[in-house]
Amino acid sequence: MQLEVLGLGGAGCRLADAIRAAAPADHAFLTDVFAFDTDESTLQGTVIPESHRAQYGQGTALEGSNGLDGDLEQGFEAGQAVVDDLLAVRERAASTAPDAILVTVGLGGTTGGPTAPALVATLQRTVDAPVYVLATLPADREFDPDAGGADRGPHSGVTATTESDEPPRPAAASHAIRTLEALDGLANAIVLFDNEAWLRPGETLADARSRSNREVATRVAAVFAGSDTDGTVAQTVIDASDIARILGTESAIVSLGYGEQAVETTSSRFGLGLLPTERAVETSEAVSAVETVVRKGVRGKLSLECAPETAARGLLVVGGPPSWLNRQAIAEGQRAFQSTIGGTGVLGGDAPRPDGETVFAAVVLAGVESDRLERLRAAAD
Ligand SMILES: Nc1nc2c(ncn2[C@@H]2O[C@H](COP(=O)(O)OP(=O)(O)OP(=O)(O)O)[C@@H](O)[C@H]2O)c(=O)[nH]1
Ligand SMILES: [Mg+2]
Repeated sequence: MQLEVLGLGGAGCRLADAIRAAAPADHAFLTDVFAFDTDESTLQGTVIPESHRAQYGQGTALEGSNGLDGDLEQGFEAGQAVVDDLLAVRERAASTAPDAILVTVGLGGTTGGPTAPALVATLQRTVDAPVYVLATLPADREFDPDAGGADRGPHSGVTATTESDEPPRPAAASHAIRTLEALDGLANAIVLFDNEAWLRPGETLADARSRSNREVATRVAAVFAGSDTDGTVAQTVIDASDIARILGTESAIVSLGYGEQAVETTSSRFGLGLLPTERAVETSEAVSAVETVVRKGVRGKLSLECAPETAARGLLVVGGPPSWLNRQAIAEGQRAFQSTIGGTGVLGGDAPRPDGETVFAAVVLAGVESDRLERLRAAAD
C-alpha cells in the first residue's frame, strides 16, 4: 500500500525518520514523510528534506518542554491554531495521494500530543484516506521518581549529562491518557508502542530511543508494506483495504507483534563458487523458520503488552525470500493465529521479499484491552 507518514514533535519526527530508513531502498510503500516540530534541532536530526519539514508553534504554548505548565487544554487550543499552516506545507509538498496516513507522535510531551487531535480531525475532513495514529506511551521513570531506571533526580547525585537527555515529565501519564481520549473518535485506529516495556533497567529514554525507534519502524514497514514487492506475486495478497478492514474506523487500540529469523539465501556450494546461486531450501528448514517467526510474532513481546485473545481483529503477514515461504507452514500459522484470536476478523497473507535476508511474521492485534493503559490511567489521576 501507499502510506504517508506525518511526524509531530520530537518522538513523532524521529519515528517518521526511522520508518523512512526502514523502508526498502526505493521507499516502495511510502509516499511522503513529513516532520513537524517546534524544536529546530529535532528537524535537523532527521534526513527528511527541507520541503517536507516545518518548525511551528514558536511563541505559543506548544514551545518548550515546560511551556504548558500542565495545562493541556491550552496545548490543544494552540494545536488547533497551527493545523492549517501544517497542512499547507503538506499540500505544497505531497507527491501522490496516499492509501492511508499515519500520524506519528510521542504521548506525554507538550508539542506532538497537543497537536495530534486537531491535525487528525482536519485530515479526516479534508483527505479521502483513513488516518491512523502511531503513538508511544511514556515510561514510568519519566514521571515517577520511584519507578527505577536511571535515577537522575535531585537527590541521586547524578545529573543529566548529555544534551539528548529527556527532561523529566511529571505530567506525562496524564497528558498521554488525555491525548488518547481526545484522539478517540478521530483516528481510525491508534497503534501504541509502550516505551516502558522496551527500556532496559537503568536506561534512559534518550539512551534507548534509536533502538526502540528501529523496532517500531521494522513493525510498521512489515505491516504497511503488505504484499508490495517488486515483481514477485504473493500467494495471498494483503493490500490497503485489508489493512483498513483490520484496523477499523473506531479508534481501536492496536498492538503490533513481530518475529524474524535470519536465513541464508545464497550459496556457492555449486559450480565453481564464483557466482552465488540461489540456495535450495529444505522443506523442513522453511517450515521450522515460518513456525518460529509466527510463534514469536504472536507470543513474543508486543508493542503494547496485552493478551492476544482480547483482540477483536487480527492480521498476520509472513514474509521473506520466496523459497522460504512454505505454504503449508503459513496456512498452519494462520489457523493457529485465528484460533488464538477467536474473532471472526482475522486475515492473513504473505510478503515475498526476493532480496530479503530474513523470514518474518508481522502481527496486528486490533481492539485489544491492555492493563498497561489501566495502570497509566491510575497514574494520571
Ligand atoms: N520511542 C520513542 N519515544 C520517545 C522518543 N522521544 C520521546 N519519546 C517519548 O515521547 C514523549 C514525548 O516526547 P517528545 O516527542 O520529545 O515531546 P514533544 O511532543 O516534542 O513535546 P516537548 O518536547 O515537551 O515540547 C516522551 O515523554 C517519551 O515518552 C523517541 O525518539 N522514541
Ligand atoms: Mg520536543
